[in-house]
Amino acid sequence: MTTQKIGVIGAGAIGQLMFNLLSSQINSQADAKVYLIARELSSDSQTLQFTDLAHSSHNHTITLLGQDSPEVAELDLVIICVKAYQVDELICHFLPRLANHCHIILLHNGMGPHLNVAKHLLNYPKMGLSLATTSHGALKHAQWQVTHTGSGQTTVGHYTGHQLADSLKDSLTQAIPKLTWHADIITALWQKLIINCAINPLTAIFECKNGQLAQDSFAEHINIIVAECCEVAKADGISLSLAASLEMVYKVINLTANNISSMYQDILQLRKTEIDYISGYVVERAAQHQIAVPANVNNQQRIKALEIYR
Ligand code: KPL
Repeated sequence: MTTQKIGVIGAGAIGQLMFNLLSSQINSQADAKVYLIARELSSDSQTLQFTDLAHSSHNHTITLLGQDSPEVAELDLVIICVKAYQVDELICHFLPRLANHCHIILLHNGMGPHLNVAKHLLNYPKMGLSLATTSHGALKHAQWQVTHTGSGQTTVGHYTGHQLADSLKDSLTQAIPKLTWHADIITALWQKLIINCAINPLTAIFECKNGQLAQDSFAEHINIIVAECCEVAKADGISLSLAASLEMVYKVINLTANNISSMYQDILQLRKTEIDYISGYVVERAAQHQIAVPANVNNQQRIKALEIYR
């Protein structure tokens, strides 16, 4: 049996969560191996501390691969877990270093980077690209200390090029709780995008937890944002009803009531946000279709202003 080699690229909270879930399942199998690939250029030994949903802590020492490690050329699958705005530069670095049959999964908030990655892949005809979204919660306390804070769902689906091998699909399904395969991943990503367009900017602008958006004072604002998103999605060939989308947004607001959204966290920690790939993606697609989306434009501008002045 051939050994499956999987690399998780990105050592943020979600990257380390995915690596821990996969390695606890996969590295116990003789026929598979999973690696964590971080920004460092050379390989390095590192002890990771992972706290699971049952609050048990596990320490394991691994060899972290650097971005130029020779092992990168042997990977069958890479799962890219970096911020949306980092994807393009990272892909340009990795594509010439990966095996010519390697499959790529992009896992980040927002939409947009897949369009450029698909263009790059035209030069790599044996590769394939899948896209994913997850609602698992993870918190990074220190560089190598991550807690799995909330059980969520992960959706993955094929986008372009060669299909992911069934054996690798099986490994992911076994290792990542509540992972489902979606034949129409772009619709699934739009559904998540609408949730992020409604929740993320508002929590950062009004400095509140997700749950506060359930207050009546936000209802009209949320309605307009979601209606604009549905109109643009429709022009892009994705049919999502306003009522069902609003229902989904309020479900997530209630399920994550105590969360500080990723965008509000980015603003609080003086980091760049993913606004250009959340509201910004809707604004960009709207411009293509000549649709006015003033609420999403306003959210993008207000978050940009917060990024600059904090
Ligand atoms: O994905 C999220 C985020 O914070 O980025 C939500 C769903 C809004 C949960 O906080």
